[in-house]
Amino acid sequence: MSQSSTSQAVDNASVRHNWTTKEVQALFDLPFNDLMFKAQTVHRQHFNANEVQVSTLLSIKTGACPEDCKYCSQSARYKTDIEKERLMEVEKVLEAAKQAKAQGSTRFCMGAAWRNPKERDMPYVLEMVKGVKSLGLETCMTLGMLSPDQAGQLQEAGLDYYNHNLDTSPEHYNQIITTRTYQDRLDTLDAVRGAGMKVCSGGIVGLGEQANDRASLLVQLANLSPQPESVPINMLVKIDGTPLSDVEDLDSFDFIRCIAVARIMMPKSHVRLSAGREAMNEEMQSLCFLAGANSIFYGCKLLTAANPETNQDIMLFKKLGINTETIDNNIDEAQESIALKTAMVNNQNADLFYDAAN
Ligand code: SAM
Ligand code: DTB
Ligand code: SF4
Repeated sequence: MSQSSTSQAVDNASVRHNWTTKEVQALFDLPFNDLMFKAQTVHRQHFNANEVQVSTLLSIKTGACPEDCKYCSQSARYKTDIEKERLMEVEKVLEAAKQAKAQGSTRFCMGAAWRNPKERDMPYVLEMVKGVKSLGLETCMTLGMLSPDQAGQLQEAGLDYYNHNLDTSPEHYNQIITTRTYQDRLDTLDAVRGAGMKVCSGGIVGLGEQANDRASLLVQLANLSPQPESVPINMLVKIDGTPLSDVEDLDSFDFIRCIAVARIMMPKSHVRLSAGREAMNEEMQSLCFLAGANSIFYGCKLLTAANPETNQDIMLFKKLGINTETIDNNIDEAQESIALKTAMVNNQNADLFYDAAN
């Protein structure tokens, strides 16, 4: 067997793209301790369990969005308490990126309240990518839907990741957004992948969806081939003035289960404990890390909503003995595939992989 086909065999053995909602529901239904044990076991096969990747978010264009996402503070359709802002100047974005780097972030994620970027915006956005990249940070953007051509331009400028969430299950989707389709989202993910960028895609829970919608969302994400490198799991931040401001809270354990199941289904992806940490106590966040979350947004603001202060996160990491990932010590695909290949040669692979179907 050639080296590349060995690597392919390893990948096929550990990552599945044929999940069904029924079997995922069965994972959700496991006793909590069994689920946590499985998730932690899978996590340790692919990552240093005491390392968390940290990204910083910046809203480069805030509010006045034409879309109708029912959770969002930035939709022009709802009366919310945010200040609208035009596209930020490139220099100001680079200042914020320098600060993020100084605080220990390794990735800078720039978000815009757009349905999609207009051609007139592209030159500025491309300058931002080049500038942030030249600071030695990983670059990420979330600008709405992209055409293949725009994805190509961003990739050429040095964009590492593009964030575009599926948000919820295909079944629940029309209750949340009517101005773009699920297929539009999948097409954007195709454009991002086709241009050679890494995919950051996840969703929001606590939107009033059913348990099977959470399973169905994870099936959509895990059955993407390849799976997204980064999977943000957002807990809804309830925003006054939006249609979802009064939706019933999701039980904390159901949220932690979601992280654990995502970890089992997407064993090589970074699962991000994303929006909603401000409302979670330290114990809940710790259970999310135990369930396999290994990425967070760092810094006191998300796009418009509050996030824990950096100092609070540093204190929590210290209590838990967690280190932040540096770009260099990130277990990248190459290192991981070398480790797995070695294990195969040693004929230990049978012990390495958890088969979630059993
Ligand atoms: N406008 C672009 C788009 O929607 O494609 C990019 C920015 S948008 C704010 C990025 C993602 O943030 C959304 O898809 C959603 O998953 C998440 N998000 C937005 N508002 C949220 C909220 N109130 N609570 C939790 N997650 C939220
Ligand atoms: C993602 O999944 N979550 C981030 C990022 N991608 C762009 C956004 C969270 C937004 C939370 C609400 C707000 O700040 O307005
Ligand atoms: Fe606009 Fe993005 Fe908010 Fe939807 S989530 S309203 S597209 S900013």
